Parts: sequence; structure tokens; C-alpha cells
Amino acid sequence: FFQETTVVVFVLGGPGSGKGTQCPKIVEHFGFTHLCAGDLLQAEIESESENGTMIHNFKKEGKIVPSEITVKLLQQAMQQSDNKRFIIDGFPRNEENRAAFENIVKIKPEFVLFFDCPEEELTRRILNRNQGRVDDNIETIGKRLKVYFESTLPVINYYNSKGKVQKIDAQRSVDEVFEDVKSVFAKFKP
Ligand code: UP5
Repeated sequence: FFQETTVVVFVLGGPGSGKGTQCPKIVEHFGFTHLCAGDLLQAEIESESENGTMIHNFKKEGKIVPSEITVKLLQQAMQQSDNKRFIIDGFPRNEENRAAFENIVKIKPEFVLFFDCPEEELTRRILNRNQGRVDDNIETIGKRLKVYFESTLPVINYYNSKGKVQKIDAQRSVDEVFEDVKSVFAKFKP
């Protein structure tokens, strides 16, 4: 379905590393469409679809929702878009996610933008966020961090071994981080 000219960039990093803060800036400056896997799943919860309760329970426990659900939502969103450039934020979170996307959507990422941030800073940011998320409490944060280190870091390491990771030091101000992001995306400048 997708043309060879379709560009996908995965945006990864621990919970609270700044993915959702930086992605709208990439949209604004470089004309990508932002697909946040967590937001697509949240919309499923809110639409009270048949999988909504199950997705809610996975999120509350910090667990990774089965790939078939997430990949389907991402694929639909891509098909509904007129754009050919996508930043996919917060996905793939484990090897199963990665393999499912490559097998079903059949696109390999152009590169992986990796927001590297120490654990203490991630916890501090999430506890400060205070927007009523079901998973922003000290108990779930511990679980999310464990899942991140055990399941998502290996995906980042996999892409790193293919020379595809652009690592950004995410423990600086929003503007300083975006300066580095801009140089990574320079070739897509309109
Ligand atoms: N902040 C941001 N940048 C800052 C900076 N440079 N300096 C100081 N403060 C900064 O930022 C978090 C907070 O930090 C904000 O208050 C921000 O102002 C501040 P944000 O940009 O929101 O960080 P982000 O990395 O987007 O954090 P988020 O918590 O949204 O990331 P997660 O990866 O945990 O959330 P996501 O929505 O992707 O996933 C939630 C759950 O959904 C998962 O745990 C899982 O259960 C499920 N899920 C799946 O199962 N599969 C998927 O594919 C995706 C999600």
C-alpha cells in the first residue's frame, strides 16, 4: 500500500524523556505527521471500543499492548493521511512490536530518534506533570521504567547495531534539545 517514498522515523526514549514535547516541533518545522502510539491507544479507550477496557488495563500496569492492536491503529492512521512523512512516537516498544510493524506495514524506519535521559530525571518529570494520567503515579512509573529498560532499550540497541540511531541528550532544556533534533532532521528542511 505505501509508496517507496514513504518516510518513517521512530521516536523512542523512556517515559517522560520529552517525545510528546519535541514531536509537535518536528511537525511544525519539517512537515512530518506525528503519530503517537500512546495517544492512538488512549483514543481507543475513550471511544469505548471493544478493546478499550483491555487497553486501559495494560496502560494502568505500564504493560505493552499486543502488537496487532497498535500496528493496526498506526497503519490506519498512515493510510488516512495525505502525508508521506511520519514520526511515530513511543513505538516500537519491544521486539514483537518491531517485527510486527516491519512484517505488516513493510516499511523500515529512516532512522530512530532516541531521547536519552537518566532515570531520576524521567521520574521527576512524570511526577511533576500532574495531568491526571492513569499511569502517572509512583507505582506505575516504576513498572513503566522496568518495561522500558527490559523491552524497549533492546529495540534501540537493535537499531543502533544497524547504524540507525540518532541519540540526543534529553536532559537539557526543551530548546537545547530541539537544536539537536533540528540538525538530525536538516535534510528534510522544506
Ligand atoms: N518535559 C519535556 N521535556 C522537558 C525538558 N527538556 N526539560 C524539562 N521538562 C521537560 O514530557 C514529560 C514531562 O516532562 C512533561 O510535563 C513535559 O512538560 C516535561 P513528555 O514530552 O510528555 O514526555 P514523553 O516522552 O512523551 O512521556 P510519556 O509519559 O508520554 O511517554 P510514555 O512513553 O510513557 O507514554 P506513551 O503515551 O507513549 O505510553 C503510555 C502507555 O501506553 C505505555 O506505558 C503502554 O502501556 C501503552 N503503549 C503501548 O502499549 N504500546 C505503544 O506502542 C505505545 C504505548
